[in-house]
Amino acid sequence: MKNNRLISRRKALITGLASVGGIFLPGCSKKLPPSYGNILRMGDTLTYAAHRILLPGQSLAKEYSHKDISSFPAIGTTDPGDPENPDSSEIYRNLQKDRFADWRLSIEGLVAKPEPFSLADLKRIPSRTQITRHTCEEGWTAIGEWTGVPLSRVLDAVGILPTARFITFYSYDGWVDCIDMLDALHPQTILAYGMNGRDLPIPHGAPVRLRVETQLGYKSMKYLERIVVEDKFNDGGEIGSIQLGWSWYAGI
Ligand SMILES: Nc1nc2c(c(=O)[nH]1)N[C@H]1C(S)=C(S)[C@@H](COP(=O)(O)O)O[C@H]1N2
Ligand SMILES: [Mo]
Repeated sequence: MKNNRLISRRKALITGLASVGGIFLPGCSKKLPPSYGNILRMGDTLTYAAHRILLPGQSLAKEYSHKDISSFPAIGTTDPGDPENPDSSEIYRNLQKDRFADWRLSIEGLVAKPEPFSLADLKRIPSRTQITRHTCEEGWTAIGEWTGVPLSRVLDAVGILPTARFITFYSYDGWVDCIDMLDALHPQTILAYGMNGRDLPIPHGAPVRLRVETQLGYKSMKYLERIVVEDKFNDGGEIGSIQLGWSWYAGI
């Protein structure tokens, strides 16, 4: 009895959110990612809807000054080229030898001109530098300076098609993650190749990592390999972390 009520309430909530989406999230109403059948995970959808309704799309995360820069631990994979690492990649190991001269970031999917970018290509696009606070889901924070190219400029260069809604990122250590277009086009969402005024170090995701300042740290994927523009949320399937219970939206 109690359970039934819970389920029907949950259904009402989902329907309610979908219609909220219809009003406030143009184009997203039918595209809201699933809640993965777990009542606890409903919070992701709530956070997403609340952020999308309450925060103006392009509101900036706080930026700090040089004196605020802190020590910064490297977490998760710290070298995908290390053969001791179970997720190690031989391709990455070879790229490392040439200091990433042969690294290419492919951008595929719903784009007019699918095009691989070298590090030099990315550096030719006007960059952005930002000092921001990284918040890890494990409970620590750190402040660092990031330099890179706004993802919006790269997406402009390849020409995203009108049906594009989400962007999926693939890393050399096997990580997959996905963000929506509002976060993708956010001015502080950058493909970072510099940290604290130097080339991005390997433990922090060399040669290029994503910085998504509007979400928790695990969304800022390191060791980028491939970007795919899609019309729906991609949970990464079996290799994705979402089905293991990680939030698909981790807004902060
Ligand atoms: N490819 C990849 N990206 C990743 C991770 C990872 O292990 N592999 N860890 C994530 C987590 S949980 C955090 S907190 C940050 C850590 O970034 P840092 O090592 O620069 O501190 O990267 C995120 N991006
Ligand atoms: Mo994290």
